[in-house]
Order: sequence, then C-alpha cells, then structure tokens
Amino acid sequence: MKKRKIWIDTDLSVGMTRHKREGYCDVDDGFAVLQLMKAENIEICGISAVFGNTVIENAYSLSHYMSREFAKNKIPVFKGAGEAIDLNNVQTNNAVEALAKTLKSHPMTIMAIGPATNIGLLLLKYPELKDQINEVVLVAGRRKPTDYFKIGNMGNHAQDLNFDLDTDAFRVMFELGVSVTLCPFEISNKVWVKQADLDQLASSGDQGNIWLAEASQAWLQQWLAQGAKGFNPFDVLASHYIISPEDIVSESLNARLEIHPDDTIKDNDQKIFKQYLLCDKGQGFTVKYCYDVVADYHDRLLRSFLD
Ligand SMILES: [Ca+2]
Repeated sequence: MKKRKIWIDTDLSVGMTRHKREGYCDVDDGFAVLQLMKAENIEICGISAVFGNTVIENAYSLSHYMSREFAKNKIPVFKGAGEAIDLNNVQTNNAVEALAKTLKSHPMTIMAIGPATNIGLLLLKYPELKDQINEVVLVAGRRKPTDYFKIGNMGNHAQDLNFDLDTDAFRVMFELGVSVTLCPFEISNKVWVKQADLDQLASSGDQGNIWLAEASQAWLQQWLAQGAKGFNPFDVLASHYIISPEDIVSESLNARLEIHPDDTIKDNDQKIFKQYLLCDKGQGFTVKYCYDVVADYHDRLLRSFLD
C-alpha cells in the first residue's frame, strides 16, 4: 500500500492544566495524532508544535513525548510559533524551516489542528511552496455568524479558537489559493467520547490508548460538570477525514472573513467585535466543508484505535 505523506501541526495539550485560568486543557489533539500514528495508510513526515490550547513549550514537549513513546521516536518534531503572525515582523522558526525543507523534497497534506500560524508563516516566507501542499485540513469555521458552539448547558459561546488566535494565517492560505478542508464544530459536536469509550481504550492493552484514556479523564470530568454527556473530540474529525474520508460528509462552500459583534462575550453591547470565518454559497474562497459523519461513525472511530 502506498502511504500518503502527512505533516502534523498541533497545539497538543493532553493532560495539561490551563495556563490562564483554572481547569484542564483540551485532549483532542492527542486523539488526532495517535489516530494518524496508528493508521496504516499514512506516513507522518514530521510534527510541528504551535501555541494555542497551551503554551508552545507544552505543545512541543508533548509532541516529543508522543513521537518517542508511540512512534519509536521515528517522527521528527519541531518547535513552531509561540504567538500569532505579526505582519509587520514576519519571523521564521524551526518548524517553518523544516516544513519548507520537507515540502521541497515532496508534496504533502498538512493536518493543522491548532492555530494555522506555522502554515501562514511558511506561505509568507516561501509562497512558491504552495503548489507542494496537496491540502491543509483544519478545525475551524461556521456557516453563519449566529451559529455557535457551547459546552453543556451552562457555558458561554465558545471561541472558534484556532481561527480566532490567528485570523491572518487563514487569510494567507485563502489568498494564495491553497486547497483547504475545514472540520468545524458543526461536525465535531455530532461525535461524543464518553466514559465507556475511555474505559475501552484503557483496557485495550495498547500503551498509546492507555495513556490517552488516563490523560483524558480530567477533561471528561470538566465537560460532565457542565452538563454535557461526554466531550466532543474536535481535532479527531480532521485526522479521521485524512485516513478515511468516506466516513465524513462534506460539501464545497466558499469561505470569507467577516466582522461581527463578539458572541463569546456575555451581554456584549455590540461595542466589541471580532472576525468570523464564514462558509456558505456566497462570495469567497472555495473550501471543502465537513459537516456530518456516517451513521456508524462512533464504531468506526473506536475501531481506528482498537483494531
Ligand atoms: Ca488542537
């Protein structure tokens, strides 16, 4: 079987406590990275870390940890951006240079499951490499500014975090005509990981599954405390799309950036605005928009970890 070459850009934060407020960080990057490591039709050419769910140092050390423990240290790991692109001062980093070098030798698909900063920097510095990128698969976007995601029954509207943290990075990809696939909350909130699923992973005898199940416990408890029935593993929709696109339902839409009142602020009197990544049939940059999963998706997801 010819393996597809994939580059992973991630803000891994599995098991970390939040750096700005109380609580635990998202575990979904861990699911996405492990799923690709287990996939037989994929060759992971490199992992680059980016800030996002956590600080860059944590994402970088977790990327090393996963490569060492679950991929025999065979996947090279690189430290990327610690903050959003500054258009007045575009800086390269180890991850951008490694990604550029690898793209020069062969085309790749990029799974960018944090802010798209490293990809944006790459395209600003090496725009000629855009043709070596088969596709960038990202977790962001929505159809309307009034669409929103919230956890359980108590939470505020959530950020469209990867997009919100670096909106310029998305613009660069669109304006250069890079092939973009989006796996937004519209698809991931149709998928639930519950205690029984973590129990199954924990008892599978596989070291990666055991680690992931254990490291996801506090995150699951955090969602249950907010009235949810489990947690949505956002980023795993991107990795699943890469290994088994037939399990994912998508359509072609046009994406654009628009400014609207910030819906993540409660009782916003409309003086605070933010950018939205909107996808519909109107004007914009053509993207593949993933919005649903096949009927037996949950089984297929578990099998990708257990088989
Ligand atoms: Ca992520």
